[in-house]
Amino acid sequence: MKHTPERSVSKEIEVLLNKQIEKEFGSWAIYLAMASWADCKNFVGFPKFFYKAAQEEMAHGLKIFHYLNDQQGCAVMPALERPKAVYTSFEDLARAALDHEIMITNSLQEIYKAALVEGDFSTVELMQWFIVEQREEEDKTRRIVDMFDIINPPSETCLAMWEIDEEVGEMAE
Ligand code: OFO
Repeated sequence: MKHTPERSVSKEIEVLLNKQIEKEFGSWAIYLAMASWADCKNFVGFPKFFYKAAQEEMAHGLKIFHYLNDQQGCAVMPALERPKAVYTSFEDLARAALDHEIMITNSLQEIYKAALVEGDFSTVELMQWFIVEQREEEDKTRRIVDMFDIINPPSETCLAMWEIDEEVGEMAE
């Protein structure tokens, strides 16, 4: 759909951005649940990392929310799925977080492509911001998974696991 004098964003882009709002707020819920799972196990670094990640995801959702309304579209508050609350291990949690980040990167790139095809350069610019941000987040999450691949802690009670936790906490600073 073409942009009109009343609308700076097309209906198609509006739909994509609303889906992304749902994913960003969904990320907030997922990371909050991950933080809580790790917090309940009395670790320090993992909860710190994921509480911060949750806050950032909330800010991302709101950034698109305001953008869409400022562009004469209409942002819709989505119903959120209940996030997974239990993980089998910290490695399981880290791998789930990385898979999630990769899914988000792909989703942002799809919006970027659609906005480019339409010549909607405001949305292209917004997506550029998100893609840069996303690259950083994906890198950090991949680093956590790498630590498990390299160090391979045998259990939550071993010293190596506590060292990974400390390093993950530092990544949140
Ligand atoms: Fe919203 O930045 Fe990652 O997922």
